[in-house]
Amino acid sequence: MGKTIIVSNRLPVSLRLKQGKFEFRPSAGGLATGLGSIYKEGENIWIGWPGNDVENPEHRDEIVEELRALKMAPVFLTKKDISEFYEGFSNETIWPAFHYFTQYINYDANHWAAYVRVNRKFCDAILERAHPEDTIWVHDYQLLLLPGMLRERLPNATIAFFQHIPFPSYEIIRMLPWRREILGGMVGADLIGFHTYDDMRHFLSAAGRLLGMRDESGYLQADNRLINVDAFPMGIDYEKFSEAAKSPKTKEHVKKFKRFLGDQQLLITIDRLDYSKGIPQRIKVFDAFLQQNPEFHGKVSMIMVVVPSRTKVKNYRELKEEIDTLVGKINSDYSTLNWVPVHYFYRSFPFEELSAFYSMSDVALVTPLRDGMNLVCKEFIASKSNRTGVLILSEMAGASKELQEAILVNPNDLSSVVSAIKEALVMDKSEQVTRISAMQASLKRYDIFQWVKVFMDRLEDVKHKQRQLQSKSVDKKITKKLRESFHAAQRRILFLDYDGTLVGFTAKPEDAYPNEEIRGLIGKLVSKARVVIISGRDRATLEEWFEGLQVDMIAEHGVWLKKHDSQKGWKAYADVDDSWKEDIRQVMDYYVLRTPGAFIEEKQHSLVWHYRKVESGLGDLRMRELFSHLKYMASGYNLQVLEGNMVLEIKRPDINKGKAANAILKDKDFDFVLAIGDDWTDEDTFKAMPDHAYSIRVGYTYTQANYNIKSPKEVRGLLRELAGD
Ligand code: GDG
Repeated sequence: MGKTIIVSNRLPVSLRLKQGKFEFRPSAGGLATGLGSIYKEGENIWIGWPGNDVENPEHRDEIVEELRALKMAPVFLTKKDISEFYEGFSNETIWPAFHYFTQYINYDANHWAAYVRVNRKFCDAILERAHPEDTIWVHDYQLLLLPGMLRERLPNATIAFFQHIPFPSYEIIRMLPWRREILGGMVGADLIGFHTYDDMRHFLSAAGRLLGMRDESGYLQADNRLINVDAFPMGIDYEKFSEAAKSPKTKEHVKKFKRFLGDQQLLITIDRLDYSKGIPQRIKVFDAFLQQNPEFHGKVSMIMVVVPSRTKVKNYRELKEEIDTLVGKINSDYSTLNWVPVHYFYRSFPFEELSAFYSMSDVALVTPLRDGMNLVCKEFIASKSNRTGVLILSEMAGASKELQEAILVNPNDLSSVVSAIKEALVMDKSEQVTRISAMQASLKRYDIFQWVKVFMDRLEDVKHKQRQLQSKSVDKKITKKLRESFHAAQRRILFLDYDGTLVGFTAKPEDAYPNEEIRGLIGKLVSKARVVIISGRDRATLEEWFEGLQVDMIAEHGVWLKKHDSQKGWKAYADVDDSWKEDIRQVMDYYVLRTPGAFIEEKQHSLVWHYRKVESGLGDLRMRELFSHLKYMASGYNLQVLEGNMVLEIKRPDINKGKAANAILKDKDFDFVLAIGDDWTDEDTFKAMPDHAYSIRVGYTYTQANYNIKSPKEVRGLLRELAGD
C-alpha cells in the first residue's frame, strides 16, 4: 500500500511573519479536520500553497521545515502566479462561470497560460514525493488540470478529485475556450466527486459532449480505465459545533452579546464576501421586511458577518462598496437610539464567538444565489442545542437537497423571502423543534468524518473494479493461450458480432460494409474454423456483405439463421407474430418528427430507432423519452426494449442471439468455442456459451464474458493471430 497525498490550492494553515520569523497556525476548518485522519497518518502528507508570496529562498527553506512538522509541504507561488492563476483564471474565470455569473467571466489567454503553468507546478511538487502506487486526492476548481497531468506521469496511481463548487450546465461550460482541456484534466482521476446529483449530471453531460465519453450509471470509460462520477454531499464536524454550543465559553459570549443587544429576535447571516452569496439582495429583503412589518421595528435585528475575501479582484471591491452603502442606508433609515436593524461586521471571528452567534440567533438567513454546498446553514443547525430556531435556505445551495425541513426559498423572489422571514419569526416552538430535530439527525449521521470515509471507500471500490477489468484484458499472455488452444483443437467455432466488434461505428449504418481487409480475414478464418456472424442487422444486408464467404449468419439478433452449407437458405428461428409493429411504429415516427437526424429501421421482427446522427444532447434526451414511452407500450405487447449503441430496438424477448447460437452449437461437439461482441445484446450469446468457451467483450465494461478487449482494431489483430497471419 502506498501513501496518501492530499492536494489543495491552499494549505489548511495561516501563515504570519512575526518578528522576522514565520509562524503557522493550523486551520480548524471542517475539511482540514475531516481529512486529519488521513494526512496526519504515517507517511501521508498534504501539499498546497501556504498562502503568501514568499520570494526569499532562505524564508522558503524555513517554511519547508516548519510545515514538515505539520505533515505538510508547500508549493510556492510567485506574485505573478497569484495574480494570474489564483485571482485571474481561478477566481475571475472559473468561479463566475461555475456559479452562473457569466457576465463576470474574464476570458484572458495569459491567465489560462498561468493556470496551466501553476497546475504543472503542483504536479511537479507532487512528483517529487509521490510513488507510482500512491493515492492522491486533489481538491477543487483551482486544480482541474492536475488529475490529468498526474495520470500521464503516474499511470497506476489512485487519483481522486472532489469539486467544492457547483458544476454548471454544458451551456456554460461550452462558453469557455478551454473547455476540452479542463474536462480532459478532470477525467485523469479515477473518482470524481461533487456535492450534488445535479452537479454530477452536468459533468457527465459535458464529458459526453466534449470528450465523447458515454456513461453507464455514473461510470465513464476512458481508454482502458473505468472512472466513477458521483455525488458526495459534504458534512460538517457535527460534534464540534454541537458541543461548543453547550460550552461555558460560548454561553459567556452569548450572555455578553445579549446584554448589549437587549431582548430582541435575531437573524444571523455569515458569508465570505462573494457575489454568489447574494448579500446585497439579502439586505434589500430585510429592508422590505421592515418596511412591510413596522410592528417588528425594535424587535428584530440582523447580525451580518462578512468575511473579507479576494480583496484584490475588482468585482469583490465593488461588492464591498455596495454592501457598505446598503447597510448604511437601512441603518440610517430605521435606527433608533436603542435599536439598530443591521449589526454589520466585515471581519472574521474566533470560533467561540461564531458558535455564540449561531446558538443565540433565532433565524439563519442563508440565501446564496448559487452555492456548491454551504456549510454555514449546517453549522447553524448543529449549534441549536435546545432544538429551537429556524433556517431559511436558498434552493440554489447544494445543502437544500438535504435540508428539506428548512424554509426553502428562491433568493431571486424577493417577496417570498420577505414572507419566509415573517413565517420564521412567528413559527411555533413545537414546529421548530420538529424541523430542527430532523435536520440534526441527518447531519449527525452524515458528518465530515463519514463523508471522508464514504469517499475513500468508494475510491477503493473503483480501483478494485478497475483491477478486475484489467485482469480480464486480452494481453499477450491471453492471446498466446487462445492461439494455442485454437491450434490444438479439431472442431473450432467462432461467433462474431459485426458492428462495434469487427468494425467501428460509422454515421450511416450502411457504410460499415466489410472491406477487403475484413473479407480477407474471414476468408482465412473459415478455412480453419466454423465462423458465425451474429448480428442485429437484417438478412438482406448480411447476405450481400458476406456473399461468397463460407460463413453461417444469424440476423436480427437471432430471428434468422442461415448455415453456410444449407440448401434451404434463411430459416426463421421462431414463429413470430408481428402485428404489434404498426402501433409501435406510430410512436417511433412521432419521435423521428421531433428529432432531426433520427430515423427508423424496420427489420423483419423488430423496429429500430437510430439516433447516431442527431445532435448529441438532443439525441440522448429523446432516446430517454422514447425509451420510457416504449417500455410502457412494450408491457402491453410483451415486447422487450433494448438500448444498443446509439439505437433503441424493440422486439420479442424470446428471440435473442444466445438462443440462435445454441441452435448451431448443437450441430457438433466443438472443442474450441470463441464468442466476441460489444454490446449487451451479445451478453445473451456469452450466457449461452458452454463452460469451456472463451468469450470477449469489446470495451471495458461489466460483462458476463471472460475477457475484455479495447477496440475492433484489437479484435481484428487477435483474429489475424488465430488465422495464422
Ligand atoms: C466552498 C463552497 C462549499 C465563516 N465565517 C467565519 C468562519 N466561517 C466558516 C464557516 C464555514 C466556512 O467558513 C464557510 O463555508 P461555506 O461552505 O459556507 O462557503 P465557502 O467558503 O464559499 O466554501 C461551498 C464549501 O466550499 C465546502 O465544500 O460548501 O459551497 O463555495 O465553515 O464556519 N469561521 C470562523 N470565523 C468566522 O468569522 N472561525
